[in-house]
Amino acid sequence: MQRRKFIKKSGLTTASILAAPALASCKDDKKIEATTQSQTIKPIVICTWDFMNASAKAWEVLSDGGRAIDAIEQGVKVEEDDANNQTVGTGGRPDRDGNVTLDACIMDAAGNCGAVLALQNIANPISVARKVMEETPHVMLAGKGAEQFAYEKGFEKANLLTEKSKQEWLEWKKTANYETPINIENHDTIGMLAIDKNGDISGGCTTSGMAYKLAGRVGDSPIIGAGLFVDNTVGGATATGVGEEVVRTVGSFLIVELMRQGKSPQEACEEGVKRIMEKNKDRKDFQIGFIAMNKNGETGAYCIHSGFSYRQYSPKGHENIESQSFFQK
Ligand code: SD4
Repeated sequence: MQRRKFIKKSGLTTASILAAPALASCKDDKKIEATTQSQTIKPIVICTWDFMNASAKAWEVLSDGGRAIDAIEQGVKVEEDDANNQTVGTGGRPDRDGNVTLDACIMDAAGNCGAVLALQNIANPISVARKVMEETPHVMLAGKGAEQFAYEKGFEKANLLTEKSKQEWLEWKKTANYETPINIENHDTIGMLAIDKNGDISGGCTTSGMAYKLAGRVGDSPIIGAGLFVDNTVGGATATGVGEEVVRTVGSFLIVELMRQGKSPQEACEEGVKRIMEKNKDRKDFQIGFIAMNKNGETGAYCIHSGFSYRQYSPKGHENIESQSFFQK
């Protein structure tokens, strides 16, 4: 449906998008030149999972000539605001005490970064993270301090616990069995990477974390280097899945460094997952997915179990790309 809408809006068929990669447009009146020569693809945005609406929003910003950092903030906010997404923002599953606590981080092309950890009662943690990055001398704010900061910056108090998530939590409390099932039952954090028309890369990651986690638990998503890393000279990477394992290998930083050493985004993601599996030789019961993009706009992904995908919007078209996995089905 969304795919059809996009094609209609752009006035192009899929075939013509693919055949005319030098023209990227979401609006007929605002066409911009997009470069695909010498293997450089821009603008481009990718995000974890099949978040079509979020990536379409980011693409709209990019194809209007906007900056990557704005595309990231606007894009991931779509998921934060979607009450049906139960692992990001409003509607996110609560911790074991029934509190929705959100983690997010953002990083720009200059290497600036900002993050909020275990933030409550604020609907758009990515925007608070951006304020931390742009308006404080700090990188991370946590808990009450982050919430207080958000109010000072004009964010409004919001109830993030939807009736659906509340009822599921009450049901869970009957057994209080904490598990980390694989794939979308429990993991659909959004991590996003974008390159704008100037070739600048930015990234963001936002989540409500593991469902029914211990109060105060923070995963990889707001940790620069773990859930997200961007280096404007090399590329970026971001993660979804069981955050503890991503933190233990500083996964996103590792993948960017591997790309710096010459690996393709695909090879780097594969190596990132292999590092995790080396530390978990006897474990099969968890999922992690990485996506990565290099400075040329080449992309890749890899995960532990099949079922992970990433969405990509670029002048070459837009698609949901199935990730290869460490374990086969
Ligand atoms: C975390 N990485 O808090 C996150 C969870 C996740 O989709 O990716 N959920 O560990």
